[in-house]
Amino acid sequence: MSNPAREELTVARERVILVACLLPGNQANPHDPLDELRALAGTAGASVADEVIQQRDRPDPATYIGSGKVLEIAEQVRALAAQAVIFDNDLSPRQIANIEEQVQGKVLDRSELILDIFASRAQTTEAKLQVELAQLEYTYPRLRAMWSHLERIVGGGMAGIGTRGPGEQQLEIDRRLAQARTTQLKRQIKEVQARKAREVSARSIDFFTVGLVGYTNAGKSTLFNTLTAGGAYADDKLFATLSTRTKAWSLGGGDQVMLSDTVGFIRDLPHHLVASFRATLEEAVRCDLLLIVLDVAEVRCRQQLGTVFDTLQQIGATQQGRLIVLNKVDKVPNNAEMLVLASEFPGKTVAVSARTGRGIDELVERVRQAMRGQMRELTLRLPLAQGKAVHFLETRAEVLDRQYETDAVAYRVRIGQRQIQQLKALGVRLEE
Ligand SMILES: Nc1nc2c(ncn2[C@@H]2O[C@H](COP(=O)(O)OP(=O)(O)O)[C@@H](O)[C@H]2O)c(=O)[nH]1
Ligand SMILES: [Mg+2]
Repeated sequence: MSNPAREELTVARERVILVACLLPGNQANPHDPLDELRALAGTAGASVADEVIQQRDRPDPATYIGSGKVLEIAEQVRALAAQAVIFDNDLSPRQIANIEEQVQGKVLDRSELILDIFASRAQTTEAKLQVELAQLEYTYPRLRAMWSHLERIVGGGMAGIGTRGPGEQQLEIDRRLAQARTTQLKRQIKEVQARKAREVSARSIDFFTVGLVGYTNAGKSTLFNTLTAGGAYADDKLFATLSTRTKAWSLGGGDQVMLSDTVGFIRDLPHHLVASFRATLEEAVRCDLLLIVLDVAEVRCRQQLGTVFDTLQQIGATQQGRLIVLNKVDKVPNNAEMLVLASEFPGKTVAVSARTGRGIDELVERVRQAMRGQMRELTLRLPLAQGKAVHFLETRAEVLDRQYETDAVAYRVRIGQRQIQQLKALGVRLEE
């Protein structure tokens, strides 16, 4: 670690050491306390060089984990040439500064890592604003170079103040800059939200789109890779509205959909991150079908499903179809919870193992059915002037017959219920 300055808290492509300090009554997985942080670090793009787990009765005020443990970690950092240390706990700015001094490198806490992920995933204006607001409230006060960063954004009348020097005066300036930016952000968020209420979603209509949602560590990325192995990444521009990792998923028989790995739900999400999480998730779930991935080996899986449902409801993701993917069946072959879920959501659950491939064929078949929807035959004439609708029909419906006329095309198609709604949204009038 060469540069210990906390100027930028991003861990993409860095070698990191993970640390969990377990206090009495902690919520961690007893068999693998770092399971979630490991998956979060992976999502952020980091590679894990080592993992440290410690038990304590209470946090050490100066370093959280105690000075002996800090020395141990500092040695590991040097031995493994790690670039950052990430804590599963939330630390105070003072604790971070103390540990960084010993370690001679960058130290992040759990909230900072989560914000780093949201920042890299946020695409829409609202998501970006929400993430910045959360960073302003949580991360920026912890950056040594906070004032120069804020000055760049707020600019205008405040330019130049940051050079006046350190100490009390600087703190006061930082506070004023942060307040100015916070006010600005809150106003912008209000404006965007008001606009959004009227705005029709402009997402791609060329493909049937499927989104993976679920808690971190449920196996979304593993499933994404299993399903799309060999598929091409989707053109960023075409799928700008889907924002996250999107790849072509071939269902066989010429059927192809676009699959997106979305930002994951997080256990015990700190309350100051809720708004930015929602905004980032909201943009990611504008798809035709949601696959809710559950880790059936996880004791909290039932409760997690409830949270996923509630959150989707709250962000208005209620229009699309849903399938509950019961993942990791290889770990728990006879799980009672699975049977309960299957009977509670008849026809809506599929048991799979993203690792062994078990159940994947059935999942593919269910997605194909969802894509076709309640298919029906339809006869219609489209004026050639309605280029968008013609294109939509050619790519999203099964064309059974096509007769060219002077300025129109007469079609007979097999088309799903949802696609009919989309055709209407494109201004096509259908006699029914
Ligand atoms: N045994 C088993 N482990 C799995 C399965 N799917 C994923 N995992 C493991 O669960 C952990 C988290 O998976 P990941 O795909 O990163 O989860 P994500 O956070 O939802 O993207 C990884 O260690 C995976 O290898 C599965 O079907 N069976
Ligand atoms: Mg993932």
